[in-house]
Amino acid sequence: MDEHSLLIILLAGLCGPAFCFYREYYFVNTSLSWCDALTYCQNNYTNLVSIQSQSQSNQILSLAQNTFKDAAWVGLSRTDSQNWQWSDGSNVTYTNWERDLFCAAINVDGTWTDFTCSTNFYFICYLDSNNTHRILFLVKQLVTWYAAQQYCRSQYTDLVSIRNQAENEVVTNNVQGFTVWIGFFNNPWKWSDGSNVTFFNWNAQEPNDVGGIEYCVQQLNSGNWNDITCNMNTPFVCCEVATGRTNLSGSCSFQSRSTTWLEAQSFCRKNNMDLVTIQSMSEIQQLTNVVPSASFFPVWIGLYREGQNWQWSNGDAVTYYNWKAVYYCGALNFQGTWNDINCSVNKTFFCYKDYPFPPPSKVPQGNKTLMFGIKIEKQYLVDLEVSAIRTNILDQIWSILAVQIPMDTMKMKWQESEGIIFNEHKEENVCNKN
Ligand code: MAN
Ligand code: CA
Repeated sequence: MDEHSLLIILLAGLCGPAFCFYREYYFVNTSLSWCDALTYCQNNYTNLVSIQSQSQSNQILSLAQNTFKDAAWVGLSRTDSQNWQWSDGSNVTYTNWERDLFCAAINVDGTWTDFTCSTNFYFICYLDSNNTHRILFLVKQLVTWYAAQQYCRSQYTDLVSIRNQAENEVVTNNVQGFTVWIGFFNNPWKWSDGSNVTFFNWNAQEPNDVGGIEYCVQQLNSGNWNDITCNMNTPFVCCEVATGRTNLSGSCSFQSRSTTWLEAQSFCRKNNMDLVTIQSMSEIQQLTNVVPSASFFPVWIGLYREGQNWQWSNGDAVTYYNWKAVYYCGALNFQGTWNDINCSVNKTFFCYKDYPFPPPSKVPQGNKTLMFGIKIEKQYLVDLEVSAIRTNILDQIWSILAVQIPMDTMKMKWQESEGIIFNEHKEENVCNKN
């Protein structure tokens, strides 16, 4: 095999309480299927690469030095639940898909295709009169998935869900020659206070994830929502986290100071509140009343995006799919974006290997960055959001490193990707199924 390895410029590692590893990346210039590539990496190195940031992605690509002109496998695969995951068990937090934020539509032949949710299609609503018999309605208005959801909920019960092949046939018989939205969507949205996200009030063509970095949400003067980068500075509204709330005005307070979304969240939390959660059109109006003047908009609300979660709009269990193309594995395009591709196609690929901590001879000289990851087992479950705990972990890593390397010219800090430092670790992939 023809392999290029990245010398120590990019180091990541796993430091346990008493041990550290560093991570080295490799480009394997031989084309294999995704599963064979995974086996190859696991036998010769540690795993296919997982990518947590844009800068890491750039460094991995620089390894291949224009060797490939299309795409090379990385450790991404799609599970039965339709969600993407890394083969080494790390969560997908950073993403760079060519297309993102998918919602599902059904085609005339009954197969499903996922599209960007801001695409305009006709849609199918259902009315559930006695919880057993559903009446379907094809609505011939060209709208985004979120607008279709809102319409179905206001006029009928919800967007249609499909629980088995028989229902898929019934829905197919109602599409009248069009590709139409159904209620299946990837819902990565979360409320800061942990409430379920079932209601949306997006502005036209939102959420559009401009530049692939819009992870937080603002309410505009119109009452509509826009996804936007979390580093924007705007005013915000904190509310008491109480169940059974009926009116926002009693329990919410407007903060005119412009801050980032995370600063706004920690301000609210320090005051025993959280960023505002909005569950209905009436609460949209109530929030507008809490803000003293139109000139303060846009304001942060507690909505943000994290991970992925394919689900039915009406909450039905996911029991059946009929995707047209099942592109189950993820590849890194040479331009840096990601692509979903049939796992059996042969592609070159990137592996990584974790080594015991580098001997001083391998430690980079000059102005270089070493990236470490730490893996914390359940027995060390502590609130990693607390900055004193993070500082304490850094201190511990520092003292482990200081034994091996002269640390006098070095600085250490946490690397955040959209405010996230720690991920949960799980393992399962398309190759070890059945
Ligand atoms: C700007 C940003 C985006 C928004 C568009 C709407 O680019 O605020 O978040 O979607 O404007 O045109
Ligand atoms: Ca936007």
